[in-house]
Amino acid sequence: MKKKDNHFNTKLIHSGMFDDQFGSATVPIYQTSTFKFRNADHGAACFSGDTDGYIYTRLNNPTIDALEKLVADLENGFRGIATSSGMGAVNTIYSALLKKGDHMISTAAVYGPSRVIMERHYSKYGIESSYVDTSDPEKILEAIRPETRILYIETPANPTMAITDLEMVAGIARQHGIITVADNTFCSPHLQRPLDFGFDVVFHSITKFLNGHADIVGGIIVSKNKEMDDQLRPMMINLGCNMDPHQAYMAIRGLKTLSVRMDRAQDNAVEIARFLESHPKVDWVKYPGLPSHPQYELSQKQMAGPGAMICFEMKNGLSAGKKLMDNVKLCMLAVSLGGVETLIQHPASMTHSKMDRQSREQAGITDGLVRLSVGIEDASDIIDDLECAMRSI
Ligand code: LCS
Repeated sequence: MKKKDNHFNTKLIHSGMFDDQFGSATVPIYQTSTFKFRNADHGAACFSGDTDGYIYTRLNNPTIDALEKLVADLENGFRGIATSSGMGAVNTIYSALLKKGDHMISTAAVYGPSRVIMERHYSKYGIESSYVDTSDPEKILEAIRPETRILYIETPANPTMAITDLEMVAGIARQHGIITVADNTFCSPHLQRPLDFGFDVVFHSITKFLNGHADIVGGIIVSKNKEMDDQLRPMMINLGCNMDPHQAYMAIRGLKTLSVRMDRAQDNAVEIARFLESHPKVDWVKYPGLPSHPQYELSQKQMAGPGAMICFEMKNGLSAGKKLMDNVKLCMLAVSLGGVETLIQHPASMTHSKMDRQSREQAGITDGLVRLSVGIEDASDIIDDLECAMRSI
């Protein structure tokens, strides 16, 4: 009889965990670079794959393994590949799946460096890319070429909160024999599981909601099957962008509370988004939990909740936005997102500043756009802080 799958919150606590010799309740940190073989035959068997055994931490390690199994289970995938950072995951995917002459289609408003590295560096190796509004199937179909190999989706996109229909993209990709990759950083598997919609690969910046405490940088890739994992894992190992065991321990510790953190931050975000939308100094707000979001219905179909990321445009653009950021006291003026503390930032001058102006504008990243990553404080205190800062404008 097939073993019954646990539900999501039980997986968060138990998936990937293993019993060590002392009965530790948490996963021990195997802070070692290498592992002792019992004898020459055992060493040879570990390398040939005839026996399971750890060899060297860049290849794998029990603490990292536990995290990889945990996130793979949360995403309903085959296996995880932990990386040193979210960008480590991005580069592993690009390097493993693309070759000279290939083409990639991506969401226009992706995290800035995911686009910058492709346009400035992978282009040197003969790889081309197109950035389109992937929420529009026509735009995707227009961009497809015979050599298109990857459809790379970030939804909701950083920082515009534009949403792409995952089922629609998986359908188009299947018809054209294209690999689908989703950056699920903004949602986490608590709210959205792209592999369930037919995607081939999902990845995260663990730095954000998965870890949730703004105290490590990390990434993880989950493939739908062994064939895909076999393409990606050797690249991570040979690029050397592996995770460290201590980082993996911190990520596992943070992940245990993913649902409770995200649900609370999301409740706060709903209140804050409503406050911002009704404020006379705010031009517009994009938040999947507001009926004014252009893809409100789609968000309800594919996301289990609207999440904790909000973007909004101040009336009087950049100068008003800067004044707001200079006057908040509780909201922290900092990049990154997905932690327990509320962070506020200005994408055009910070996270997306290395993108050229034309690409930024095409992606909808206006000069006055402000991004808020809502934390788990009391919503009334965050609202008071924003209200006070608005008065200074
Ligand atoms: N994907 C998304 C959607 C991200 O937001 C980030 C980082 C990455 C990938 C890269 O992950 P990292 O290497 O930093 O772990 N986003 C950041 C942001 O919005 N502010 O600072 C970093």
